[in-house]
Amino acid sequence: MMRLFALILIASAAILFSACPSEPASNGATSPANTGEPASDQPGIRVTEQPDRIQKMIEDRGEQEQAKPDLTVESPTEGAVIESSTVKVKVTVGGDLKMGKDDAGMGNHVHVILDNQPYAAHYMWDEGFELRNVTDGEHTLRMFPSRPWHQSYKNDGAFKMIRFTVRNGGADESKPTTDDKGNTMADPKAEEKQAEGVEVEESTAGNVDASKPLLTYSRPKGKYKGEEAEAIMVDFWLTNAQLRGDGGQYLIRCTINDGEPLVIEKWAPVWLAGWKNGKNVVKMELIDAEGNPVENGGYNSTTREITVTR
Ligand SMILES: [Cu+2]
Repeated sequence: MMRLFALILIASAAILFSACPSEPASNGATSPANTGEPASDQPGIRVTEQPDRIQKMIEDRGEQEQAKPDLTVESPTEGAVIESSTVKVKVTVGGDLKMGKDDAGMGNHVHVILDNQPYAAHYMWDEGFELRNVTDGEHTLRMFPSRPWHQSYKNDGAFKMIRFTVRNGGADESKPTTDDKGNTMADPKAEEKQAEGVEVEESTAGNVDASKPLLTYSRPKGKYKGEEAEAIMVDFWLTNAQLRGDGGQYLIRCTINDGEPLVIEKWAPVWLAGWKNGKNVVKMELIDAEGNPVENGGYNSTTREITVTR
């Protein structure tokens, strides 16, 4: 507890004395590593600037950067009971956000999260898509639009969570849940990772209360190579919770490879450098002012593994 308070104090001091308060590189996040006192067990991870190539993309995007996307979920409806392992998802994106890939394969897209699994990215949105081999039981779907570099839009209306139940769907529980684009939405083989010390949530809905503070893990995810591995973005969605640096009472605690926790005080992406080659474990938690985890169906504490290749 004392250690966390110490970190928060360091974070506050860093904000007060920050010489470069420009968004989004400075977001109130700090770590012992960037205060001149590297933690002995985690010398590498430190907060860094948003890479220049991202700033260039922001400048090139023009008004798309200022879009206020608004998601409307047509299917599944809230509380739907679906007697099939195939679930049709139909959502419209309003608010002048242009969806889909450009010639370089980049573009705005929606992060789609089944239960508390890693997201699948959807670029071609109008036609909708199917979730396949969804297991019996209660599930949640969370969706929010993201920029080409996977930074989420954080305006009101951009995030939607839907609860639905599959009954007698006949899914093969030994096989992954996928979508019709080939993305894995949930994978029972995640247990193998669990054996390696990575906690993976079972893919049914937690006992989530949509009216309570909810943290949705988004990034980092998957594999990072070359220049993408130099600075890696931590990004998340917050519902019903304001962080302390934004005038609220909550904080995000991000722990990488069991190192000294990084406390995030503002809802904005954080870029981190100093990742080790190979597997890195990222734990992201919503905590209160005393440093206690804020419980909501198990979703407010998520641990993910990413692979870094330099
Ligand atoms: Cu993305």
